Amino acid sequence: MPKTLLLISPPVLFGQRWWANRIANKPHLASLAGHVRDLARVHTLELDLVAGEALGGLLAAVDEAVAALGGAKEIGLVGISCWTSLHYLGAIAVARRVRELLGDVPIVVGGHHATAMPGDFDHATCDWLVRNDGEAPLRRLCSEWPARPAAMQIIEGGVFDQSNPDGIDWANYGRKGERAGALWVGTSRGCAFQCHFCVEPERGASYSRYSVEAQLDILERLVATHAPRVIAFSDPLFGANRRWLEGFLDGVERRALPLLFWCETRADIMSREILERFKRCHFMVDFGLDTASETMAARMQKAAQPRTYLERARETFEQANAIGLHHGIYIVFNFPGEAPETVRETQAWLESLAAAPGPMAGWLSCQTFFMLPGTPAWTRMATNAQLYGTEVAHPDWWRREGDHYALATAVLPSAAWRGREHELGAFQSWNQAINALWSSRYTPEVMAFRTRFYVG
Ligand code: B12
Repeated sequence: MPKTLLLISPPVLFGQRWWANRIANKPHLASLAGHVRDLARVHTLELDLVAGEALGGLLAAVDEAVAALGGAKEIGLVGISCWTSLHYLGAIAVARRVRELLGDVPIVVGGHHATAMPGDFDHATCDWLVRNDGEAPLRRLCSEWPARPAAMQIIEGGVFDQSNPDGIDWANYGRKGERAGALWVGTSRGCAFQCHFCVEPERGASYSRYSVEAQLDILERLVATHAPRVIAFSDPLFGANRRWLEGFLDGVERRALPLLFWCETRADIMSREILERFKRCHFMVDFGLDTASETMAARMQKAAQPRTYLERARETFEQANAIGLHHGIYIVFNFPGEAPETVRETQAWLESLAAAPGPMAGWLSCQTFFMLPGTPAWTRMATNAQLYGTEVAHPDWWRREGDHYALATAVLPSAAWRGREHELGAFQSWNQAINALWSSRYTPEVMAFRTRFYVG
């Protein structure tokens, strides 16, 4: 009889204003579980579905799961996912409870926060800390079921090799049927860009993806077994390789997969042809534009040539509007170095997208910068303070008990805002006005697509 692996997504304890209940699936846990199902009985416990629930009740759910699974006699390993920094305090609370309940059963911790901040864990809360992708290390642990080591060990997981689609048990992947709704799947791992607000630069340029035909086969199988309405791609940069993307979209059309799709990509790597194919394949595409100020594009390291970047992005949005491809544009205001003038530059650029009459198909989502460990913005805090006068009020916000959104966003982007701090959030009402204008110009076709996408 194989042993049991208990995989836990810890609660988000202080994210009430941040954490929306919108994670339909967890591709990270589905992938980890799918890679070891032949070696272990896997049980997944999600404690982060709603933010701000009382800790006592959440820990009682751990007690119940442990008892139902047969306790230390059956459970060979507990995996705790410290996926974002918002999970950190919950991860520690859960790890302590597991230690109390299960004594010598080892704990493995992984996730983006654990990767960035391994020093946030010690032997009291963790036996193995996996940095980066967890599939291969977890498989090793579930093959050998080792006893607890004498001290916490760090394992480098690298980038999961997606050359073999059979590495994941797709038949039992994530959630099925009605509960699947939007099913999250990753066609690739890694991203070669170096944006300063992202953790990818720390991972290096390693990249791995399924071949076009393997990916299409996976989707066809998921349609048969899971009946999802939407496939959401978890790739950090969907379609980074043009040849792959063209082949994939051709295949989706050829196989007439009965699905809607969502992905996140860059506006400067598109072409009219690709946008038209996205439309024919029923995609909603989100573009991380992040800024429309050349100065800020350089400060964020968003593009080597900010002017060309913005020229290409403009073409993309104009074409997407013209052909009725529903898309999102994501902006991060108040990144270190931002000044009132650069905010206005971005706003004027976005306003000009609606200057000519004609249909619109975009939705604008603006957020204020928040500090995340493991990103270049975090490692460059001292440099940014020197260059721009950036002040980060709570650089270790995830360790504090308080409103995490307020703590993480308490950043003065540059000295130019001193005395004008109240203006840092003014982009929010501007963002609403833009969406009211753009959405008043949606065609009936775009409206119908939105309803199919969000409601079914
Ligand atoms: C897709 C994505 C999303 C999707 C959700 C996907 C999902 N999982 O449900 C959306 C767009 C909804 C999203 C939202 C947010 N996201 Co996000 N997201 C990503 C992205 C691009 C890919 C994540 C992914 O699913 N990858 C594929 C899966 C298979 O792998 P994975 O997540 O990388 O997990 C692997 C490892 O972490 C590890 N691992 C994870 N858990 C465990 C547990 C164990 C035991 C082990 C051994 C290993 C392990 O193994 C996993 C499999 O290889 C990453 C950036 C990136 N480049 O990876 C950011 C990222 C994870 N997001 C991030 C953040 C902050 C958020 C938000 C909080 C941001 C916001 N604007 O508010 C919200 C959360 C809101 C919410 N309620 O979900 C940050 C986290 C950084 C941090 N220190 O906190 C990242 C890293 C982006 C960044 N800035 O660099 N996100």
